[in-house]
Amino acid sequence: MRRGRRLMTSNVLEVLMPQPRSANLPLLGARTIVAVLALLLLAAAAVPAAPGSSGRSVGAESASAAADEAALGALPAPYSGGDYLLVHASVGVEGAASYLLQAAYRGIPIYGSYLSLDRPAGSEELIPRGEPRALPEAELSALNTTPSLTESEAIAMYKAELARKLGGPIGSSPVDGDVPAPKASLVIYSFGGIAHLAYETELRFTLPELGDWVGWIDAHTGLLIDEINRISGMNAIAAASASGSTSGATSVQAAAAPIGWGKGYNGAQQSFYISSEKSTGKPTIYQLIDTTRPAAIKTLDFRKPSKSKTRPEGYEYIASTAKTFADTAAVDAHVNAKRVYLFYKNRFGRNSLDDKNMDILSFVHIDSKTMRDNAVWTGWAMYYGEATGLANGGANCTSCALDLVAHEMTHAVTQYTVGLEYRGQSGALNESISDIMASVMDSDDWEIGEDTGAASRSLADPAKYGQPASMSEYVDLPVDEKHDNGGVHVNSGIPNHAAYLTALKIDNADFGLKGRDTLGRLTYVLLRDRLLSPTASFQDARDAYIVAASRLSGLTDAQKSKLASLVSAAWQAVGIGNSTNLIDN
Ligand SMILES: [Ca+2]
Ligand SMILES: [Ca+2]
Ligand SMILES: [Zn+2]
Repeated sequence: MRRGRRLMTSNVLEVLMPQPRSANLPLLGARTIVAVLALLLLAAAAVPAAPGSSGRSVGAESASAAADEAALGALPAPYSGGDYLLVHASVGVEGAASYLLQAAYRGIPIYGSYLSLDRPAGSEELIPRGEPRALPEAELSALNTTPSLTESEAIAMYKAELARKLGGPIGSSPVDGDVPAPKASLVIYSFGGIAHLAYETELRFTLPELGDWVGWIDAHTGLLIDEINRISGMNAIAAASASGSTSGATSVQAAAAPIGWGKGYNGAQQSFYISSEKSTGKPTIYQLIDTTRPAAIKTLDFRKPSKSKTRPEGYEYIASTAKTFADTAAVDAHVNAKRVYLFYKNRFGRNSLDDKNMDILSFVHIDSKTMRDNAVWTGWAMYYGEATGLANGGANCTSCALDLVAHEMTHAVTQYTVGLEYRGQSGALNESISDIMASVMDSDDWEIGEDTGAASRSLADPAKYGQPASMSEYVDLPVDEKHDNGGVHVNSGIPNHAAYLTALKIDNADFGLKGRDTLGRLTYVLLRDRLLSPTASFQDARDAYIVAASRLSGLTDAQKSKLASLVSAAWQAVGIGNSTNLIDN
């Protein structure tokens, strides 16, 4: 966040921002209270009380999509005027609501400039949270907001730029039916003190290597202003924001859903749904395609590209002439994808990674330099590299550890919800949310990756793997690829430890909630209700977790307020919760 600058368009808005930022959310400064009161009058006049929860009713934390839509456009001035765009509205139990707004200039969103508004259950108050990044009037007034380039010209320019950098044309091979199309949209992007009209351009591709990039192309000059590589994966240094596409209908049907068998890397016998395919004159083959649920789970062989119409993803499925499968990496990928799907479905009522029943694709056996010993969510699918073994400095397996698969696939859930930008503190939060959900799923420890033979992180003891556990140990790294996009896998230790302490404190307080389970529920509400902006800081995350504590269903008011105080104490223990510990993101 930048400080000491004037918000560009509205004096009213600047007054509404807590100044200085309040250490404790409900205890706003006197100046803010006056402003909030003024706002409440507007809110009372303009915002109808939201209906109680309705619509989707699967799972305890489901929100109402219908209510979300009803809330659109219902915000009072100044939030409904041209100075803000509504990014997301969620309305839940008892009318508790959250709105995520993005500041705009002449209708064009300002990158990284967000404001959240929360309305507590049974109330008509709108409480602002966060402070939009303010751009100086002088920077904006010089801006020509009519682009000289089209979206497709920006996409072509960014493709050319990345082709130079990666050493080959950007594309997909041979069919890659599921790689999302490029897209570009206008934003105001301030870089080095200069506001640019820019196309935020997203490119996802498989050639010359797996890629998921976002770049900001100046909409007048066509020059690349800034960019982020959003893929990292398990072995070194995952993905963020925006939507991808789901695959087309499968041409292979489950014939009475046969059950297959096979061992994973760690030797346990697994059973799973498969599909059968019968072509004339050939024996029946069985494939790792599970179509027993609305979202199909398919496991594909990256070594076997196919142009067949029956292979819409462009690759053969993992196949066997019997119902037993000997490919341990494929069995692990298939089974762990199902486990993650069922976790989100059964615990939270989420319909696959995008909540729209997208198919879950896992590509196994990738033997390229960047993918060996790696597992990544690329923005549209899971990709697993060949394992070269611990003895050779690699990993024993890449799909065998539930927590690592859960970590990668939670990057997808984050992508489809809060879309945390994969750099700096928001990137470290993206990493942390993946580690937290991985630890809720793989619930017998607080380490990440132990089933591969070499754990890589610990939420209980981040220092064990060289991570900071507190803001006093924050590692300030340059935000570039050489430095892990600003240490997203380094500083994630801080929110990770706050999450661990949250669970520990809940268990120790003995007030009818289970620590790890409640941590998962809080984190899911934070994602589902989009209580974080894409460029959120650690402080924003702490504030959002406190709001999430008031949103859990089935808790008494006393439990909710106890929970909020424990969350606050957990973040305070890692140095987050008073303004003196804020580090600029
Ligand atoms: Ca474990
Ligand atoms: Ca684990
Ligand atoms: Zn990750």
